[in-house]
Amino acid sequence: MGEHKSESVMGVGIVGTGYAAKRRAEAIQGDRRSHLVTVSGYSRENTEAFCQEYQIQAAPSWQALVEHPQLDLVIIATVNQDHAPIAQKALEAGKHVVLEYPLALSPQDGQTLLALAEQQGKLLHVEHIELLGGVHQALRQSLGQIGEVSYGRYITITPQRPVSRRWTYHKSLFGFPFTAALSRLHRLTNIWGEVASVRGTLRYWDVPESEYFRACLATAQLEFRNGAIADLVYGKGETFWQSTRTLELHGEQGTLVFAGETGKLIQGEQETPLEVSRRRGLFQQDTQLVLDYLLDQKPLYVHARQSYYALLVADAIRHSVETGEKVTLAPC
Ligand code: NAP
Ligand code: BLA
Repeated sequence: MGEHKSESVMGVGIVGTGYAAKRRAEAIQGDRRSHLVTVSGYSRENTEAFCQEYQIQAAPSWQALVEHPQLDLVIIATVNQDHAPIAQKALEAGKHVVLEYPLALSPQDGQTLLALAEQQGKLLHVEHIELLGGVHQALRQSLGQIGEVSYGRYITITPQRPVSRRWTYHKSLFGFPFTAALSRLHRLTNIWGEVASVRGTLRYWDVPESEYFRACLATAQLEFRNGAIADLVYGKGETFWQSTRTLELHGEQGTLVFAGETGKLIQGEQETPLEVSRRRGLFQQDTQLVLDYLLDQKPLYVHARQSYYALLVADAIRHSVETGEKVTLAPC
């Protein structure tokens, strides 16, 4: 940060008061290039606690926040259903926008936002902290050693109980599971590029007479244009008992296996442990990279177009679930 050339300080507002919003507030306050001006929340109680903790005043609503004259940048860290409408109003008000993924719940809304940001000449950045994490860094570094990849498998299962009406267990606040948990797909499109076709299944364990669910299980099979096949599994909730996070990539010259934060490269009889850095502060890194981009013109690690592409794949899986058919994607 010592090499910072510009003297200007970015005025920042955050929509949301949860985990992501707190990590953002700390990152903004910890960087002299940015100033946290205001926040808008949902429940009064949590909004007040947030304002107390970071010593700021709340805006009366997100609609008021995005119009705040002191803001250059709006960070959207609230429920998925509200991402697109808030981002749209913020861009229209001439603010730069940072979104916690997903960009939107539908590709149509995502495309509208990309076009609007371009038209306004403002940054539209979608955080993809999974790319900054140690597993993905180790994976990218070792990918060259396994040759042409034929098959990938990525399973994340998260038992949770009780789930008791959290927004992440609500069908429309959270959205289609592979859209909401877009990082699962994005890790693969980041390394393998375009997808040719998908198939998917989805099961919810419903809470009667509500949009809430107790658990969900989403699966997908993807065929990439490079020939690789991938199986994805995303499950969470009260019907699961064993937490699982495994990523396997099988190549002609070897296999990469990650279980949680531990990785290894397998070639013939040889197993080589992989160094997975345990760098913390992924939201802080993302925030710093955004400030580097806005104030010092440094390139960002991901473009909203790439997030949009993952959203297209997620939506194709949703379509496959609805129709029971394989869905093909047009080349981009
Ligand atoms: P969180 O801790 O549960 O916070 C959710 C925020 O949304 C809180 O301010 C909450 O307010 C508010 N909220 C809850 N229900 C609402 C409703 N019905 N209408 C409007 N607001 C509501 O969630 P989070 O993990 O920070 O996630 C925020 C966003 O970041 C999500 O889009 C998520 O996908 C994304 N993200 C999170 C992570 C992560 O590591 N946590 C990583 C990547 C992306 P109350 O507390 O007052 O209810
Ligand atoms: C991703 N974590 C997410 C997402 C949500 C949460 C909603 C985006 C959707 C998804 O990809 O599944 C929410 N994560 C939680 C909650 C807990 C949690 C409520 O671990 C409760 C403990 N995020 C956190 C916390 C950590 C965290 C406490 O809220 C770690 C200490 C990390 N969450 C984290 C990371 C991702 C993520 C690294 C990116 C997903 C990825 O790596 O693919």
